[in-house]
Amino acid sequence: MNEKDNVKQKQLDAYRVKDNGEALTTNQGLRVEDDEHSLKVGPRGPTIMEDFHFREKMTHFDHERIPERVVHARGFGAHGEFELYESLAKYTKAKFLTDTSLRTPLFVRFSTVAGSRGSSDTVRDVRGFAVKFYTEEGNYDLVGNNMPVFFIQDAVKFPDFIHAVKPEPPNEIPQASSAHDTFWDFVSMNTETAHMIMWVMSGRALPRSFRMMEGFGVHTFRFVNEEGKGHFVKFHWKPKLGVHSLVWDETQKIAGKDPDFNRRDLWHAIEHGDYPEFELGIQILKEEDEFSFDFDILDSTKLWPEEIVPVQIVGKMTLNRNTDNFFAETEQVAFHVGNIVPGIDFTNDPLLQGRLFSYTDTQLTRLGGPNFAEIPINRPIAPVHNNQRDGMHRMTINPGQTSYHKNSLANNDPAQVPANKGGYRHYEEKVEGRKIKARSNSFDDHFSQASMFWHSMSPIEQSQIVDAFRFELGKVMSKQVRQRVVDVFSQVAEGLAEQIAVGIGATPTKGVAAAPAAISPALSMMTKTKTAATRKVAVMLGTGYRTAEVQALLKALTAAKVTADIVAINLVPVRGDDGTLIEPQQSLLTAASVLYDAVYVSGEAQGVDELLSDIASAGFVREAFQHYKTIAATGDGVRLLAAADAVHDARGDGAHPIGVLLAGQEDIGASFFTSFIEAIAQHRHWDRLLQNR
Ligand code: HDD
Repeated sequence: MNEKDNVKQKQLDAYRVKDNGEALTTNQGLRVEDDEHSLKVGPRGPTIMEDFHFREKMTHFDHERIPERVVHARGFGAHGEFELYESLAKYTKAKFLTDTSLRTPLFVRFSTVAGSRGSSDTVRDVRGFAVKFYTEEGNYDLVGNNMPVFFIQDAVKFPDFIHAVKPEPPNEIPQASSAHDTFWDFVSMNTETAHMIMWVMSGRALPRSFRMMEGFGVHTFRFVNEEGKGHFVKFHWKPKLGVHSLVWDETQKIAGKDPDFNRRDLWHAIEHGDYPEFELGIQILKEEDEFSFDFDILDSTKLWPEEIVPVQIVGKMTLNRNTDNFFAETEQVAFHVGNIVPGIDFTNDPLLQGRLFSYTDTQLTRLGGPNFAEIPINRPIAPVHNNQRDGMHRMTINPGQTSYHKNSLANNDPAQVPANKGGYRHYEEKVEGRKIKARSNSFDDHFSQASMFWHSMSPIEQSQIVDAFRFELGKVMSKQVRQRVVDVFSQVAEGLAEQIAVGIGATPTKGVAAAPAAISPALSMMTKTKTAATRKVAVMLGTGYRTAEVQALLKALTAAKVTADIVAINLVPVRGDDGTLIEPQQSLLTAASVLYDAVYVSGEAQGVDELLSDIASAGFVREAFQHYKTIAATGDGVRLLAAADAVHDARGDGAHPIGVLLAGQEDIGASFFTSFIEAIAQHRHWDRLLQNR
């Protein structure tokens, strides 16, 4: 990174205070002699109010929490940079999208929506995908989600929708879950939610990693070029590692075993130098094509099928630095869909228009006043000069007599900037009409794209969607709500509604399903990139393991950028066949199968007996099998797989189940390791699901 690229980092560095052999002081800089005892009358006596050090320390502590975000309260951030592959000057004059020599610093925050700040990472939910670009022309925020559509069409319904999905008012239950009556009541009464619900019932709502999910700006935005010509644009983020999901049963277990699963994954990837990469894609539409679709491009419950409007890949975001301090950076970052730069503008999407109000408004409570843009993580790298003054926590000291425009006393400083010199000018869209509380008829079709989503899924994804509906509605107490949901989704696909109905004791509704808009293969996760890179393997072994095998395995895994934990019966170093000691990272007590992508059992008689002596070992392998993961065993390791019921397939024809690899003594070598790594790259062996049905 050259000096120019480092501007944001340098700005943040100016605020970093590292304790390095420094004296402990009060906030007034007074050195503190004793931080262990409060000031008392004698060692057992009452504490004295005079103890200013005690009072200051306690007062600060008492006020260390700020209100959590009203939505997206739980999140995790990282720093990175954006590089542009080719100039987009044809469409936009935004400098960071036209100058390929720039490396634009940025900050990303991924989040869940419904849960509180301390809730688990792996709940079924939409993930927020918010990016703040610190451009030379000011901050540009792309505040998106990992799904390309939204629940509602008009922002005025956002409070209602959020009230319905959040825990119910009488008892604040359930935490971070949509599986309850008010949410599904809302869905059944507001059918514009149908398309988004299909996404939320799919694996997209259970990401394996923040690094393995797509991002979408959702709304139709506008690009404006130097000549003032506009184009409609939709934004996409495409992860280099592909798009992959967890299994529902697994997500629930991870929620207990490691509620920080997704944030830990991101933190570790960046610490290890496996920098997550996402390519920026754009879909472009000419203004004259605004009405050439069977949906309204201003309707946020609709996507533009990639097969009809291709996604052009134009640049790349790399996340390469973890935060120094979660609170100062991730908690205090304030995104706003209205933070925009010349060359990018809004459309009349009624959801977007309402968001333009909400994001600044919410920070006033959350960050305590109007000066939150001065917090280091929010400061632009572009200079800030205006006549705003005062307010809670004002940091800037503005000298001078004037704080108004126009003025003569300071020569009209700061001065307005003409559009041709970089001053922001709103797109001069012609609008006319009557003031009216209504929605366009072109927003009325709530089902064709929901149907397209369903029909674009693989059979495995369809079966997961059905199971998700059955789980969620199975938690709904009101039978009337359950039935209404079945009635609504029978308008998406009859087969879908029938299958849901069977699972929840409702009556299937017949003959009203919408025709799918089209089929869009891009919607299926099965069509995405597959790689073993950055996956995590549990290598189970016991005393007498073959040192040469394990060393060669670890070397092959490292070469494929796969990480491995040695899992043994306890944390005592384990002796191999040549006497080499290996130190386990986890024991059967501390490790959980759900935290790994694959399992390798290194088999030698004594070692396998040792593992089998703890009943947890078979459970570990069985769970990996049930979650469709790659499992390999060498030599005697097959006995552990047998104990876990992982070696016989459902057909009973003697063939190994899909994704289970076995090697006798003589087969252990480079090609076995290669097959193992190729199997890990498949992510999961979903066909096992169909095999077992
Ligand atoms: Fe929102 C936060 C994404 C509709 C009102 N929203 C928030 C965040 C993301 C999104 C990623 C978290 C930002 C962070 O990490 O700090 N929101 C979306 C998307 C939407 C959307 C993709 C639809 C396309 N949001 C939406 C509407 C409204 C809001 C319609 C209200 C009119 N959103 C908010 C908010 C939040 C927020 C209340 C809470 C915390 C914050 O803004 O900073 O203003």
